[in-house]
Amino acid sequence: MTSIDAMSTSAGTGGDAERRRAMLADVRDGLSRRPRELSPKYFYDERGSRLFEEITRLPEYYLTRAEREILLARSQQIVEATEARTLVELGAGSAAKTRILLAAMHAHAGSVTYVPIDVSEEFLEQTRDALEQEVPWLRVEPVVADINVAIDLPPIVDAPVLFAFLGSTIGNFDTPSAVALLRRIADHMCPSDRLLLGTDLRKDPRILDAAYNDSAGVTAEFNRNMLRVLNAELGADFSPECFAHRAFYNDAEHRIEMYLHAIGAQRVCIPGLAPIAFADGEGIRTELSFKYDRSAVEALAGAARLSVSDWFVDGQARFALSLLEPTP
Ligand code: AVJ
Repeated sequence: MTSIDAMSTSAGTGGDAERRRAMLADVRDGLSRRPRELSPKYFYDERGSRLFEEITRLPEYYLTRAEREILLARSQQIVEATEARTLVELGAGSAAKTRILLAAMHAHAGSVTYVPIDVSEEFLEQTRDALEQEVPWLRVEPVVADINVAIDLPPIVDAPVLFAFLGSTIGNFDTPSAVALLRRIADHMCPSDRLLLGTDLRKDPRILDAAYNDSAGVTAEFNRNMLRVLNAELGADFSPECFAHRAFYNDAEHRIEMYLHAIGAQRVCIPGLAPIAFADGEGIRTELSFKYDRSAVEALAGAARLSVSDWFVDGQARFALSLLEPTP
């Protein structure tokens, strides 16, 4: 079955015109704030996803490698502790990391169900095709959904479920939004289900700064790609080369902040909105990437009625995977 007709569709994904309208309203709101803001979800068109994949291979960007190291070392233990037979992955990203978990589940339980959740139908279709070719023991049930809005799951056939939210994507959410998202997940969890949460850890700001200011300039290109996405999707007329990348660690807030700064005063038109005047040097905040320690994760989890049952870090304590259970 390669058609996407059978995919479950959850709230938040309407037609193209509706998606465009929602994006325009969101962009209008964001750009009228101070500082001006655009959501990091607009990084990821095809080129943006490719640039992010490139970021994960940069020497400075340790996050992906550190998380993979933990998965390789701990998947068997995680699977034994959870007895999971279904993996529900939110924002199904790099299949490479997921495969480590799926293989461990297979070794322990035989047949395994994988429910990748993503906003992109095309991405899910590719994921399913690739996995069905390679992994005959796997049953794949993709769900098209914006996890920011709602998470509708197909009926779970093989309990218990391991939910996974990897890559420190949670770091893009401020605390109230992160708690709301974790609650939406917790609402789906039975007592024996678990959530595996990936979080980047607080560390020497020089290491953090370098991870978001790579010497090859890939992160800068990834950042500017958002303007190309707005041009393509909304017919905006941003000149990406007229915006400079800036990222720094905000120590007090424990987060990386990423901006695009206007090089020279400029005026940008987005059809349907009043023209936007940027002063020289004026910034648009494109991403927050929060960094955690164990007590910060415990606090987030607790606010979502979850508790940390296991905490795994890589050899250099750069990244953590925590296993969360519903608080009885
Ligand atoms: C995909 C959100 C985890 O915050 O590190 C990488 C995105 N931004 N370089 C992160 C990102 C700049 C990444 N996340």
